[in-house]
Amino acid sequence: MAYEYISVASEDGVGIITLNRPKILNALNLQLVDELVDQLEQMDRDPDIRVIILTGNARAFAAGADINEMAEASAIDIMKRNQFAVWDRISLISKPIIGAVSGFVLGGGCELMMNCDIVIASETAVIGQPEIKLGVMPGAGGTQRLTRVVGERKALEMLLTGEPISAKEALKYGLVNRVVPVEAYYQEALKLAKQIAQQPPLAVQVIKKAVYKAGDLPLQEGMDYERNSFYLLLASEDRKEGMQAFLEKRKPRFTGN
Ligand code: DAK
Repeated sequence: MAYEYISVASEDGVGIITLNRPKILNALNLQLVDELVDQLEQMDRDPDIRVIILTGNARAFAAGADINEMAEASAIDIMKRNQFAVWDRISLISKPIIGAVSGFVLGGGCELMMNCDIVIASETAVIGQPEIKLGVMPGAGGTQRLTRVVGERKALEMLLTGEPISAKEALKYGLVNRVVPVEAYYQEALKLAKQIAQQPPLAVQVIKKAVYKAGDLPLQEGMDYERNSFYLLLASEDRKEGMQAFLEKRKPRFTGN
């Protein structure tokens, strides 16, 4: 697939996807989402990629779904498009996705950020769900994922006013992991991605999955899931390498097997 609205690069085991529709603040049209999911799935299959960075530009990560595309569409048109079937595939990506966000992170942009596993934000980021101001509501996780992260009260304040919060406030509520000056957010994300890319890839993916199970399963079932995942990793080559390297006082060389 030739891409028009994203650009793609890689560096030291890190795949980098940049949303690239700057004139309209990376508004997420159908084609952009198709391109993004296509590339995420390719990177997920690529053994040379261990961690994925998803970013935009300093002015906007993404200002939401493309309003031009939605404005004339009827409810039935939008339902028939089933456009969020493709969106839902983002949550099936098994490698960690690090969001490097700056500027406008609104509506579908905020929902996309919440699909990232770790988020590094620039001090200039403004994050929110303004859909109510357009007479609608979030449709891609804005009431569900946001509430799970920030709690009902803060979610209701954000969703009912449509007003964005600053990066600093987002940090306080655990919506982002770190806030750094705008000149540094991308490098900070890259540094973190490279650090995680050094870890044993199977363990990274199994841990990611187990953490999300914590939100869905009762504690005892979650503990069982964790234990079985732990046994699975004991069967990996990288477990032998990790423990052997420790005993030999050298750096491990993880292969993903
Ligand atoms: N869509 C289309 N164009 C957009 C856009 C958007 N979301 N956001 C900005 N733009 C365009 C502007 O129209 C403008 O285009 P030109 O006039 O230059 O042609 C250009 O980007 C620059 O924007 P501004 O001139 O407005 O720049 P400002 O700095 O003055 O303001 C702003 C920046 C981000 C505060 C403002 O642009 C703004 O309020 N944008 C809209 C933000 C918004 O309401 N986002 C939520 C969109 S609704 C669904 C699931 C989910 C969704 C939909 C369906 N289903 C399950 C079916 C999601 C919905 C949404 O995200």
